[in-house]
Amino acid sequence: MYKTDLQGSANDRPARPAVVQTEPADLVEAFEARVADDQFIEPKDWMPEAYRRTLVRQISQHAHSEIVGMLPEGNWITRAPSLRRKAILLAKVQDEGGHGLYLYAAAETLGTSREEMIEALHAGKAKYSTIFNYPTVTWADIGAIGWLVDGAAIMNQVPLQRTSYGPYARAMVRVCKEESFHQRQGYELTMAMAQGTAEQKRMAQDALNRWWWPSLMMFGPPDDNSPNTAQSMRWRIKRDTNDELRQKFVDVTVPQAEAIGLTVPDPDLKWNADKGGYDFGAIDWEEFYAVVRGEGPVAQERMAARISAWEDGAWVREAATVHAQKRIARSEAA
Ligand code: BYC
Repeated sequence: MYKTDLQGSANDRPARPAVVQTEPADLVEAFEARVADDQFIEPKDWMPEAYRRTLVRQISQHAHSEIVGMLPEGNWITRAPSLRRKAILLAKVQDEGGHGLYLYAAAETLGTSREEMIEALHAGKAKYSTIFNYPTVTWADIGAIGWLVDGAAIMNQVPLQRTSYGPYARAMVRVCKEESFHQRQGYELTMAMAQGTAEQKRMAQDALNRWWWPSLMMFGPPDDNSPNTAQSMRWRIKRDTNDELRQKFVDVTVPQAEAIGLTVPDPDLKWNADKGGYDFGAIDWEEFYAVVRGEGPVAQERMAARISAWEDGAWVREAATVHAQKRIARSEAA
């Protein structure tokens, strides 16, 4: 039988290079020892390439979530029912923008530029949280987002204050303080509606019904289907698994709903005294994966809004760059 040069036989083909261990064992060992000792890894420290890649993936996705996450609430700033509510909402949405900036800056310390990260988002290559692909259809959704979405975010982010990469951990300290205010304002808003007129209470319940399950999905796939958890736990990037955090969120949030007379939309929800937590119903993982694939109810609108904001802001970036260059030139001339 004829064969092409490329095919060759096992004997006449040059031997394939063995998988090369490019990372010096002593450096890997020293890195792992520092992580095991709960010391922070800093930007100039040696780190395995896979650790760096995992961090860029997670931190940039986290940053994108903050920035895309401004859209569902930003949608209601002009329609807030009072000056007080408007001021609170404005401050919250601005905070989310700030969180995105701290996180992009943290990811940049790993050698990936902000432009590259944003390009990956706009090209559909980088993910952002599934939760922001759902619409905010009534004012009660603003309460539900603060209470549930920021509540879920805090549950995930408090342990990240002890993540092994220093700049990410430090960014989380401030983010968590602000998220705590966000969660409280959302709960207070929902409480006001739940104690308001019958129609307001109905709206608060309807928002809880729509946001409950997507909030549980924020924590990611179940542990036995989470490809990244085991390695990220070993590197102490993640300090708790997806299911552990989801359970904590349910345990904290169910009594909050009960306290304001709302019902969590889960007929299987039941206190389990043996485990000291709630058993809850099955999550629709088909829906989760569809939203991750970009098929969420308002995914296209979200991305279109981000891309046009980026394009509309080009003149600001250009002006800031020219201004910075002028300052450098002036200080060099002085
Ligand atoms: N949405 O192996 P897994 C906020 C992906 S914003 C989309 O468990 P990992 C706020 C996952 O990326 C706060 N994708 O992954 C802002 C992975 O795909 P890749 C956002 C998801 O990384 C504005 C695949 O599924 N918080 O607070 O070990 C207003 C397999 O998952 C999702 C953060 O970003 C999801 N929900 O664990 C209001 C926290 N879940 O990358 C509020 C930081 C999973 O392999 N991130 N995927 O292609 C994390 O803690 C972790 O990355 C996750 C996922 C727990 C989210």
